[in-house]
Formats: sequence, structure tokens, C-alpha cells
Amino acid sequence: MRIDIITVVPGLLDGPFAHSILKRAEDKGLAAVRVHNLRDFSTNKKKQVDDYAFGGGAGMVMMIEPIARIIEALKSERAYDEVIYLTPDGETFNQNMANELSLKGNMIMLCGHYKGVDERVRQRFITKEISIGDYVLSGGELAAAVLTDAIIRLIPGVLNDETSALTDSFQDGLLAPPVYTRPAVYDGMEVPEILLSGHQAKIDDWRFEQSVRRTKERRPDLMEGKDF
Ligand code: 6GU
Repeated sequence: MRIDIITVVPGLLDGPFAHSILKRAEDKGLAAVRVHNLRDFSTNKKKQVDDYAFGGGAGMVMMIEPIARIIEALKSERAYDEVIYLTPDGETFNQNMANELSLKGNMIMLCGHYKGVDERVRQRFITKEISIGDYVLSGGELAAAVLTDAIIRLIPGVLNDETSALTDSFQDGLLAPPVYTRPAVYDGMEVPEILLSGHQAKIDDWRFEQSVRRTKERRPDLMEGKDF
């Protein structure tokens, strides 16, 4: 899978893909993330990528031509399954969407800025509009980093047993149970005895009960339609 991210602030995305699981995915050849500066595709001398809104009002609008140029250039190199626009008025991202997107081939992510993109960009090029939650960020870059992380770690072969996605919170629709490591006693605080018992079936039952309890307490909305 290749992810091409289009942004007016490429510096914001310098860090996240060079580390840890995302770096390993790239090193193994399972995923590649490339960041493109939209300004390099500006069609005028001033390297302008935004302009005043027709009809007036505060805030600039991202112009269609530079965006069209970079998307056409990318599409001439390879096929893309999705062109995603990161915007606060998109569909709210969740684990189901991450699972679905992890099965795709290549993707383009366009980061919104200013007052957003000219509506015709959405009509002509965008296949999905995604938000990461009900709050406003300065631009779509951090949202693109969030999607990229959530998607790439689900590609088969990226995670090993230690980091397996199968036991993540949300992967089975429940929050994860509490976890412990050495020491078995810290300043009088003991690890639940069952975890030291060696009875794997009982440990699995305990973890499931803890998951259900934690989900009921913290996220009762996730329990709807579940019969335990
Ligand atoms: Cl995708 N973009 C911006 N600017 N703000 C957001 C967002 C995206 N998702 C939540 N807030």
C-alpha cells in the first residue's frame, strides 16, 4: 500500500512515519508514505494555492488547479483506490473504517486548510471525506497522520505477536482489559492472582469479564446490541 499525502505544511508530517511500527512497515516494503508540498504544484508565479472566496467572507479557499495538477500527476504514475479529503465535516473515523481502508491498495489523502477546498475539488476528485472527531484542528495533517497510523498497523505482516492488533481495544468492539507486568507486588499493590495462576482458560475468561466491565463503565454506547 502506498499513501500519498498532499499538504501545504509538509513539515508537520516530517516526524511520524520515520519511527516504530510505521518505519518497520516501510522497511519491510509493506507500506510507503510520501508527503507532497501542494505549493510545488501552484500554477502561478507567487506559488499561491489559496484565494479569496467568491461571495466574500473571512478566510481563504484552496484553489482547484494546484490540487488537480498533483492528483493527475499521481494518478498518471499508479492506480488509487481512494482519494480522501481530511475535513471536520467528513464522516467520523473509527476502527471499522480503519479495517476497511487497510484492505485497499493505494490512497491519496488531501489535507484541508484555511476555509477548505473549492467545492469542485470534492465533486471531481474526492471519494471519501473523513474527520477524526468533533473538534477543530488547524489543518488536516495531524488527522492524516492518525489515519495513516491506524491503517498501516492493520496491514498483514506489519505487527508481530507482541504488538498484535487482535487484542486492541475496539477490535472486538470492547475496550481492552487491564494489563500488568513485573514486579508482582509494587509498594503493596498486587497483581490479580488469576494472572499468576497459569490457568490460561481462566485468565481468558477474566480478561473478557474485565473488558465487558470496563466497556459498560466507560463506553456504554459500545454495549448496544451486545447481549452480555
Ligand atoms: Cl480531518 N481536519 C481539521 N481541520 N479539523 C479536524 C479534523 C480534520 N478532524 C477533526 N477535526
